[in-house]
Amino acid sequence: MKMHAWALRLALGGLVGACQTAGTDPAPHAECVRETRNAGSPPNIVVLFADDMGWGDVGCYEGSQCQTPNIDRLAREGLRLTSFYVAAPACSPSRAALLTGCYPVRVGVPEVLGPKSPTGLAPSEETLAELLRERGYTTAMVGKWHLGDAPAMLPTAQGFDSWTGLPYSNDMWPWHYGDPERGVIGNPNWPDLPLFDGGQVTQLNPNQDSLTPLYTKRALEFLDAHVHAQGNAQAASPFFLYYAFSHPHVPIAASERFRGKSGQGLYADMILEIDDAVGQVVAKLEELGLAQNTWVVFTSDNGPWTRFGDHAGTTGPWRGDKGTCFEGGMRMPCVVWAPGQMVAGRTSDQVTTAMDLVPTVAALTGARLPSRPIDGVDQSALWTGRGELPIPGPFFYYYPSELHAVRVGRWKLHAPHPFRKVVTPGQGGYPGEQTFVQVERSLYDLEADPGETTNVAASHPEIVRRLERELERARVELGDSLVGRKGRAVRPAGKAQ
Ligand SMILES: [Ca+2]
Repeated sequence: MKMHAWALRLALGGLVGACQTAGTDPAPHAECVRETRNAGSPPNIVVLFADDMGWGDVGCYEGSQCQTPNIDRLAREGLRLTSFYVAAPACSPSRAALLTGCYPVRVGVPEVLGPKSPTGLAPSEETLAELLRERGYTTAMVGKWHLGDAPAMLPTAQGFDSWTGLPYSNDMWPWHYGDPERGVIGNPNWPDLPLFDGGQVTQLNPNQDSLTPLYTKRALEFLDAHVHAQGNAQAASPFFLYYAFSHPHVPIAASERFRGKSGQGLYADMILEIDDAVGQVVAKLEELGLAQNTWVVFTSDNGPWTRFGDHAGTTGPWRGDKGTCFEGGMRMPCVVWAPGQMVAGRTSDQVTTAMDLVPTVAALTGARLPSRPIDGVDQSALWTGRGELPIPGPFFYYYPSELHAVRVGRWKLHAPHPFRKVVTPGQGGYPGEQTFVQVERSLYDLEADPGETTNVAASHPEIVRRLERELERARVELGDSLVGRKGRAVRPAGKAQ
């Protein structure tokens, strides 16, 4: 397997080339890998990306309170990751990292973008869609974009042949959760929320409960049309489908078919509908004969927005939530499924991140890497269950451009930083009270203390010093606005014209 030089990993410890074989836990009856791909036919890629769905919202994860039979099936038959991180605890930066393989600060998208944003993901950044299209893939997106809503920054300008969806979050509309009687101010200045479909705006302020059914319909239509246009699955060129759900981000909604179905309230109904959409996509892949040559990845962009109380998910055993750099904000459920191409039925606690998607897919498909430095690492050995795993380097918890923490192995060091804490959970779709609290410099042992409750810095001064050095290396490379530092390797955001 080709090993690539990952810029930040090089800068942060020279870990490239070091490998290990530990880190996965095969099921007792794991199938042997069967090589069924047609020679010369790179695999299809499907990425299913939920919005604000927490660890505790996926049935096959510890502490879950929701039913997700279809995602659970993918985990049973594929790979379930338990130390998978997104690169930011919020929408836009998390998506920037997923599609570029870079820390959001590196590509100039560290913060959540609003409607009519003056900035976005620079057109000069090479997205996974652009890299795969260059490799001969047909590329399609359904769902939420949120990397800039100027025409030159929309999905169809960033590598996707087609797109149906919203340019940003589903709560960024005039009916934003305002309620004067409760002293909560909405955002009357936000424009009507446009739904793009077939290259144009077809609706303003669409019904929230219509979004997942529409996205799923378009995804299935894309798969059908792609195969039928080319005769059959074997003859078809490869494709990349990026399905970015608008939910379970507030305002939550479930279509009529799912309302009341879970018996656990509207939030759990909505999770059932998202899970059903995953099941429909997978069923279509199987029906069309594509499943044996397709990689499917399911994950979420950040942890649940617990400020919304009964309209938000849960984090399982983890502290914190969306918008925080505790585990609950950034450690996500992630399942990888590719029947016939991987050792089935594994769980891995290997540290891996959403930034790894670009180099991993590149390795699996033969696509080239972006021409400029990225931060992700090729995890194709982990995905397939074959070969040696890269030794995880440090993972940095940035939000927005503040460097809050670093994880190396079992240890996580928080730099002193403020974080938002829910005081009173909201109800009925309205946000509760929150405040900002300062966390001191804290060392947590994530194996012994997964809930980040006990600061053991005083007992481990050597480890603290080692992790402080890692933080400093990141500041040199990517900056840290907490201490007024700009990184030498950051690239500018795109500017809306
Ligand atoms: Ca989100």
